[in-house]
Amino acid sequence: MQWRALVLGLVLLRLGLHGVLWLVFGLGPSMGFYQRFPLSFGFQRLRAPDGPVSPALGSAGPSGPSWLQPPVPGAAAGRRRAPRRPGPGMCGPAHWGYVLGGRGRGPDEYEKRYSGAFPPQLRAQMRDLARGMFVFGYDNYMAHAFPQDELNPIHCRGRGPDRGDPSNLNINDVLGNYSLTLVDALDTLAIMGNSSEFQKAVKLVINTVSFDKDSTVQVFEATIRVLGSLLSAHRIITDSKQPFGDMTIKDYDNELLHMAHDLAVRLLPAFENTKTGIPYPRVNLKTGVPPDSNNETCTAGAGSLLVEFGILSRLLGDSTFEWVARRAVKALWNLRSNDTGLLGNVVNIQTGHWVGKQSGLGAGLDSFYEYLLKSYILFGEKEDLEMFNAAYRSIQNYLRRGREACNEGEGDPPLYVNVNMFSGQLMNTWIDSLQAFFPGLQVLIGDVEDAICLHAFYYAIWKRYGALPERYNWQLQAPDVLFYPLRPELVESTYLLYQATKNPFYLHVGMDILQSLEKYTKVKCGYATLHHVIDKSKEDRMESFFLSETCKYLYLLFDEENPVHKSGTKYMFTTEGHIVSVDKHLRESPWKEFFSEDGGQDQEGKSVPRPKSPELKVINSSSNVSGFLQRWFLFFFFSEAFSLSTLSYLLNRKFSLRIYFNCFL
Ligand code: DMJ
Repeated sequence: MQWRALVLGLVLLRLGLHGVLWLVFGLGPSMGFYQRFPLSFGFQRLRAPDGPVSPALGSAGPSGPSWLQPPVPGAAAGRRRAPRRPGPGMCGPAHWGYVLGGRGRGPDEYEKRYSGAFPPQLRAQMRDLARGMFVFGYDNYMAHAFPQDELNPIHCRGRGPDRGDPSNLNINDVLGNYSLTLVDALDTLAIMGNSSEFQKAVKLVINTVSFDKDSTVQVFEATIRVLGSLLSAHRIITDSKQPFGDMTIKDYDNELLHMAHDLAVRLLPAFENTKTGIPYPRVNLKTGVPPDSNNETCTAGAGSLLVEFGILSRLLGDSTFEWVARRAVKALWNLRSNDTGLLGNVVNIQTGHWVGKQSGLGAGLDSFYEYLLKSYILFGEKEDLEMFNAAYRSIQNYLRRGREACNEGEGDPPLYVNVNMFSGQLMNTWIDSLQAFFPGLQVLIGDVEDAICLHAFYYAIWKRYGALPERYNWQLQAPDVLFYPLRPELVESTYLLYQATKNPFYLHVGMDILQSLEKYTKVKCGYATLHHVIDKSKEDRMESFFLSETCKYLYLLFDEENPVHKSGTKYMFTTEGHIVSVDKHLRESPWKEFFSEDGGQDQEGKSVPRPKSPELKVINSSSNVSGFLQRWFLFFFFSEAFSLSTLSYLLNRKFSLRIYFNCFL
């Protein structure tokens, strides 16, 4: 009797403590998982061509382009209310003239070149060219570089982290000594229907890749390239419909999910001991946050983890990962300027002070915006859409310069510039190549007209150099930073715009990009980074996103019949181009389903057993704590919960406390 009273008392005390912590410190997830996905994809066909030819890259007249001028107050109001759809005059010869530079060629020439049908044979030829591009890069990586992270395509060698120079972040942020290129390429193999190679690659990853490495990597890069790819491949393997052919793996026991879990747990220390909840930029996969760690991080790096962490949480039934990622997004969001609603590009994670006050759509901020919308698409959390909408309004108000409509009216065509987040004042006169993803995002929200315009601007730059310089100075009309590391952003937008409009113009753009990649970047053992977009000199590096994104989007652009388009399943692309099916499994009551012993449902709604935590063969995990550890924790918690020192330790480590709760609830 006495021990029952004691246990009851302890349980009540623990629940009380939990409740207080929940209320006072906001430790519980505030997630409503019951939202439906209400986005309507406003895909429109482009209208027939007409209208005058517009200038190519702005009218750099005596007083310079109008992009130098601050936006006229209220000018964006119309756009803010409702994104315009392409109308008459939009994207006809005027648009193509604008793209091609309007150098006196008549509308007919543009009409002939760009609006002509794209014959099916040519399309098939381009699809095969894109597949060949992937195969050449992949086979050479496997032959000359695997198990290292990347291929040096000129010298036909592998490349891993730069151990000799830890400050070489360009390399060390990305390469973790975990066969990065193979992991990143998995779902491209599936999308191309190559089941034998997909199965071989998955087995290779399971048998040879380990994250127990003394590698200090960027949390963002490891998340989008590795975690995202593992999750995407896991979903492909376990999809009961198998739309890409037989991608099942014999005796598959959720190994890729376990690996994703293992990696994510190793990234979690980045979210500890941060006063704002914004994570440290880097962790060592074995030892956690390095003692000399930098307290400054970029907004995109810290605030674009929610898609991968959210998927992982929902597959495992462990809210920890989604919770830390969401906390980071909210912390960043709360630091936005009260006046403009804009965020800067670099922030101190302890003080919350903005170190970089530049607000733009490119480096440092790009995927932050992307993941607000994509998190909403995937999980249906209304607050993500509200943040995205507010951010989009601020972008329209302060970043967008030039005339209101894409292809009509006075002034230069619209452009998104870099401004000071607090004042909205122009900070420089360049745009970067990362920003070329933005038209694709605009397609997702139905702002197709503006997407067409911005894409056209970037395509004009591509036409000029056969590549996109990393930074282009729109005032000087010349590149500021000259390299091109085979980035996918323009192809990504081209593909999404083609899906939205079905205008053959985008097939011509894709063909153009394919041909220039073949011409300027192909080398002995793969495709090489362009060091200099003008003289076309090269660097010996093929980044993993070339196979996971650039080749994938090019292939999908020309492969009309691909299951991504035809299977009836809705797919979303992560920021690294990994496909994730948008289904109710990820949007409806995940915790309720997965915390029950019965398990959840597969993508068709059939019951599947929940991956049981104790089966997860990972270390240091929040949800796979073995029975022994659970009992130990239980004992520890009940015996120590009332000791002040323990309590203050836990309070200082809110995240760890959250893990405690996940073990027990
Ligand atoms: C990729 O890793 C991702 O697309 C990321 O969002 C931005 N940078 C590269 C490609 O340029």
